[in-house]
Amino acid sequence: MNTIFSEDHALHHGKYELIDGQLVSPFENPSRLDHIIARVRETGLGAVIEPLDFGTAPIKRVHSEAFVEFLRTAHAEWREEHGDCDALPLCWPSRTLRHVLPETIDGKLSYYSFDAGTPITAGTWQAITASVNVALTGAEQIRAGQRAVFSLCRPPGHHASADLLGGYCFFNNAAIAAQSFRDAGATKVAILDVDYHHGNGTQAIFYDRSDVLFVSLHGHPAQEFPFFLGYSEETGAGEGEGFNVNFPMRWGTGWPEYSQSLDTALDHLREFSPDTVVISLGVDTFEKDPISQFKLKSEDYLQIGARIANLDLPTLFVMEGGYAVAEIGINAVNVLTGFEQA
Ligand code: Q9C
Ligand code: ZN
Repeated sequence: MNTIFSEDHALHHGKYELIDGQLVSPFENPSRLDHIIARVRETGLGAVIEPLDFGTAPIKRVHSEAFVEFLRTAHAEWREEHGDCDALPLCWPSRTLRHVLPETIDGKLSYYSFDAGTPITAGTWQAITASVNVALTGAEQIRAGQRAVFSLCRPPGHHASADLLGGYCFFNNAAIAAQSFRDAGATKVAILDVDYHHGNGTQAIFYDRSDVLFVSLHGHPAQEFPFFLGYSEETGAGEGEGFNVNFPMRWGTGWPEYSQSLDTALDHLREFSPDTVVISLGVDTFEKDPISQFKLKSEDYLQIGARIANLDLPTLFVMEGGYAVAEIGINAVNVLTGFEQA
């Protein structure tokens, strides 16, 4: 299996994360990919290939033009006001407030975000466009006949919706890849999201559509980030009714319960019978993940890959979360070797 990878991911490197009342070094940092790419090479998974440049047109099929332009200039505007530090919002249009676009960079940052955990740094634009190109290059290789490709994206994407960043995500790499399959002629695309957190951005992007099925396994939003989306009663709207399927699970969930949900999720994919599958691959379901509360073990990821392989469909793996850095390479690549050995 080929891996698509760009060194440009390292240009996005926030200085701080405010978590549990403490200012710490960000969990979503470049060392994550150092470990994954090292494991890809060590296991001989396949070739490691640099992405092609697809420009912003495929991004704008999913994200609003205004949001894309905001991200392009956000750090330069921030730097003019505040100097060369991370751009972070601290105020949002919640409940009684109005969703009106402000003029200043601080206001715009608040308008286009939903949390304070997603800093924009000097290199963020270059890293997020490279991350999209990694996803789109993988998609192109699938269209050219590869059975499976690993798009080693960073920053991750599944929390980002059409005009909202958050949860370490800016552009929704998996959604942009899925849309690229549709635009290249695929009739039906399924996205299976196995990241620990609900893929609220991906759900929102495709919620009223029947051509892209979204199925997600994740920590229950009553307990876990992103808190305000991801319940099982969210089944789609209008044309999209029945094409959104959520499997929220409680803190402490281990392989026995997780694998049952996974099998039911895969049955939904089989019934949909897509041309192509996109996997939002997070390994923050791991027992030692520092910000998550599931109990999966390294060997379980082999099983996840094997069960996905049993769908017998062209499969694009798009990297999302996973913060247990010492084991992230083993866990992510276990999914891929489990897939290949099935
Ligand atoms: N107490 C991804 O995995 N903050 N994003 C969590 C936990 C945000 C995770 C706080 C987590 C975002 C792609
Ligand atoms: Zn996650």
